[in-house]
Amino acid sequence: MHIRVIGAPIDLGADRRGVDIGPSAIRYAGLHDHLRALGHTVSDFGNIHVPQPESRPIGSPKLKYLDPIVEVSEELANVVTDALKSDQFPLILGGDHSMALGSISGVANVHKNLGIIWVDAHGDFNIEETSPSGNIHGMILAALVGQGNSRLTHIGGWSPKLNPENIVIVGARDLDPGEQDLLRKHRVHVYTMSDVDRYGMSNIMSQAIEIAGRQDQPIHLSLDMDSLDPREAPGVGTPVRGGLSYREAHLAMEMVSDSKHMVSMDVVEVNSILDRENATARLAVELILSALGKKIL
Ligand code: DIR
Ligand code: MN
Ligand code: MN
Ligand code: MN
Repeated sequence: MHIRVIGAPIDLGADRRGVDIGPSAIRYAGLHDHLRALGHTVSDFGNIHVPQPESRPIGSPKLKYLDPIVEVSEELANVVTDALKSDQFPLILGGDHSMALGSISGVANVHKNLGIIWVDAHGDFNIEETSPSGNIHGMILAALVGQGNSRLTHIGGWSPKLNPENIVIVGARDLDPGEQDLLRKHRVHVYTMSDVDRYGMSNIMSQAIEIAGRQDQPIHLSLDMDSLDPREAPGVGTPVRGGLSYREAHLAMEMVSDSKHMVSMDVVEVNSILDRENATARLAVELILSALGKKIL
């Protein structure tokens, strides 16, 4: 496969924490060499342009940095669409999870009926009215199904990008009350950590792939590193105890790889300021490799 690495160093979607260093940290952890060792060819677009939060007004406290986030999303969507049209596999490195608005909009331009596997401690299904923080990274999935502010829902001039019944969230353990109501109302499939504990990651991922990939649908995988337990991934913006183990996360990635449905992937929320010796970035590289076909035998 030809992999197109695209950096999205965005730290506008949450209160500034240091996730804009994520794309560098992941490259520094040896991403390209490891991907080539797996037999892929790799090219790197570099980073898309993202303004520094200090250089732009924050705007409404209920939708912080809406203007620059919309600008970045439009650009990222185009870059991702171009990669897919050139038969390249877009691997987008964040940045906070607001970058998935651009990446998934770009994939949805090419693949109608896209399925999503969203591995995250959070639901990212808030709208302005339910968000406790006004941080747009917590609103991205809702925007992609057409809920919330019309500038977020209409990246590229059209909406909705996703059918909520094609979305599966895995690893959830921190959902806001209004967000829970919205997830139920729109019939998003949510596998919580409690589900992972009860049924095991293997069963959960079989079901997730069946739902997101039904009728041969392509799947976009969005991996928020805060899905992992903070012991494994200390360098994330919003750590929540009780997350995925190292082995559960690898198994999830391997099963997505084996499904052969995946057409694009994001890895987000690597925070180098909070990390220990780039451990979270190195883990991100390992998980990318498992998702892109690494096998021991
Ligand atoms: C919270 C936190 N649900 C919010 N979301 C995070 O602000 O909307 N997502 N941290 O990764
Ligand atoms: Mn997230
Ligand atoms: Mn987030
Ligand atoms: Mn998260």
